[in-house]
Amino acid sequence: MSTIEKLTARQVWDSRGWPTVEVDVHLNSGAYGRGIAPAGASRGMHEAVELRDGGAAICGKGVLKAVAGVMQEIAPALKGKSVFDQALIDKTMIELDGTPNRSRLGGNALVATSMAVLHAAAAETRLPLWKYLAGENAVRLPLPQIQIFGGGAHASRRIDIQDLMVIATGAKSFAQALMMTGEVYHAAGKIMEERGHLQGVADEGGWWPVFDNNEQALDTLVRAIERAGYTPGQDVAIALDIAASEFGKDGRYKLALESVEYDSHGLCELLLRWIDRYPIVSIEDPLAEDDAAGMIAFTKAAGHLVQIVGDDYLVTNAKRVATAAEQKACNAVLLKPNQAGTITETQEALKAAQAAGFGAIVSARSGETEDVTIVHLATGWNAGQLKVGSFCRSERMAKWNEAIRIEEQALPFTVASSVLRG
Ligand code: 2PG
Ligand code: MG
Repeated sequence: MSTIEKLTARQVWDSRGWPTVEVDVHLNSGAYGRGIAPAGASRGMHEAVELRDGGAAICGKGVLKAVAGVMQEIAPALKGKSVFDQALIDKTMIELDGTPNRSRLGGNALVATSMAVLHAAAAETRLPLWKYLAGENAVRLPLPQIQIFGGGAHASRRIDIQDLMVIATGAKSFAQALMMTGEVYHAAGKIMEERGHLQGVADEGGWWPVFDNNEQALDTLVRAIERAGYTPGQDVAIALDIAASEFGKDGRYKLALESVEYDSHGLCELLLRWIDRYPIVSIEDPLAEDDAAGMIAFTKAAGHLVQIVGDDYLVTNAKRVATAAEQKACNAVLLKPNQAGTITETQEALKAAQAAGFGAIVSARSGETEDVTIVHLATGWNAGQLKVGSFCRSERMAKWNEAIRIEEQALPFTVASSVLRG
């Protein structure tokens, strides 16, 4: 029997210099697995809640209480359980927590433990994690969405749009997608430098967005694609995360950079104009998480043209995905394990998406670490797409580099035409 012998948890540090939870799961065989919780900045109101210490030290963001919860409560509850029964392990933790939003033990404690268990199970079988997850199923490397400019909550709201990303739609392999994206990333940096606007990078490694308005950011992205020698829309297309919940509420949207306010319909019209003018193939959270009517209206108008992704809107929740599918409120889901709280719930959200014919993008958070679990989830679950942030800073590059190693194992690559609409 491959059973859990011991859990060790500790406070480590994430890419923004804030504390986070790391968990090691040791099996009676000697095998072990590790998981590190990521952390979001633009969070959905319905996502699993992190447990933070409060108080004066490190701005109250310590996670020693979450670490103690793993050692004192989760460890005894999981000891002796089969490492292969991920569903039972996750259910045990959810029941132990006992709250609807994981606030007692903390979503950060649960997700780090859940990921560590998964890694330990793969280690026990001596398979790479992606292969352990895939089993007998044929899987493909995901198509990456990679950020070039970071904005919104990841850049002190310097511009309103949060993620200006590219998808190398013409790439034939993951390695080639990274090469093409790297060229666009550096071309964008060069353009900013020539304008005297190079001011470092935002939270996920995208260039700091020194722009006069949101459209200038889009224009510059197109220019960077061209400067790198690619045809916009053909070789390299644009994906946006509007993260509209960050600047919209109750159907009112305030674009701070342009000092304009839209209602839901007005914002839809603006995004439709952008779809018309720029080679956009994917838009995430176009309207706020409380604006179901807006999401439905936008999907009706643009769902046949672009991928419409629910992030804050769906919070990696299977029930929300099923409801959104019924209402036609989007056509793809962003999957973040720490939004759900456990691996099992994340996979349930993916299954709901697949049942609805939705696209699926496994995603990192803006606060990350060297943990590369999401790359294995995206591949082993055959999700189709992966979002990790930009093409700079090692917490991002660790994940892109892991995908290169997985691709070396002779896996086919998901081509854009098979997962993107329009
Ligand atoms: C998002 C993510 C990643 P955060 O909104 O999709 O870009 O941001 O982790 O801050 O929620
Ligand atoms: Mg998002």
